[in-house]
Amino acid sequence: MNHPRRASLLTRAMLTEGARQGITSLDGLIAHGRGEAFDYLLGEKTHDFAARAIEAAAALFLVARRPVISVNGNAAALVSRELAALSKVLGSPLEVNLFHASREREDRIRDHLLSHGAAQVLLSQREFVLPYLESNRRFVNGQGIYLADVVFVPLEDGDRCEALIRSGRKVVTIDLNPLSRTARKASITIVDNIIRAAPLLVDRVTALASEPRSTLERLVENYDNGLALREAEAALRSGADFSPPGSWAD
Ligand code: PTJ
Repeated sequence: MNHPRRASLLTRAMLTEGARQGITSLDGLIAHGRGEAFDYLLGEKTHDFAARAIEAAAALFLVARRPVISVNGNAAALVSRELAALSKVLGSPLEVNLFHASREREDRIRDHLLSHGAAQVLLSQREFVLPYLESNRRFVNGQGIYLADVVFVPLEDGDRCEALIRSGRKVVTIDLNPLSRTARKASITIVDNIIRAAPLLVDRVTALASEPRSTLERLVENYDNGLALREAEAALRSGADFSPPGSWAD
């Protein structure tokens, strides 16, 4: 297929297939549509502000005591292989944590991650509850998010990001919308499409893994999330002004 919107169409196909397999929620398809609109305005590329956030996130994961990777139905459909690779290189668990509650979908996502190379996938447990949260996402795993100091929550809803921060954890997110509550509350916000950012994150973690702790800590300290968000918003606003090339009109 050499359609000018090829990458975008393939990504949609992964999500609709995810929905057919009972991995992605129907609401997840709508959430993706919102993300796509932002990506369109950002020129569908990884900007410098995102690359800097990826570098800082990789360093933060490597200095963390107990990082955990939270997976929802969209992330599972789009980047299971990359999340499994990240989990391996960091030696940290993947934990399925869903906004739209469903034990059946949790099981399917776990099986999907295992078939894409994951070694350990945790599920939520009713007896471990994250404070400051009403939604289903308050139920976490006692060996996972409950004990984590840093949580990676790609495509997050604002409430849980706030709850994680309020409970003293650091949060790394991927969110194409730099204005979202999650983007604004997170410790590190990667404003990029998860499809592009996830493999870059795996590469950076792998490359930085041999660096001394002092270098990694400096990378984290020197990173300015507020600046990255301002740059992302400026890129969006200038994107909104520009007239797309013909091929973009599809
Ligand atoms: O599987 P579940 O039940 O946990 O549900 C997952 C979704 C994503 C449906 C749920 O967490 C949700 O409703 O999220 P929100 O509040 O719609 O937020 C999703 C954010 O991710 C929005 O800001 C979107 O712009 C952004 N987004 C969507 N697709 C992508 C994205 N960011 C990066 N890459 C994408 N492909």
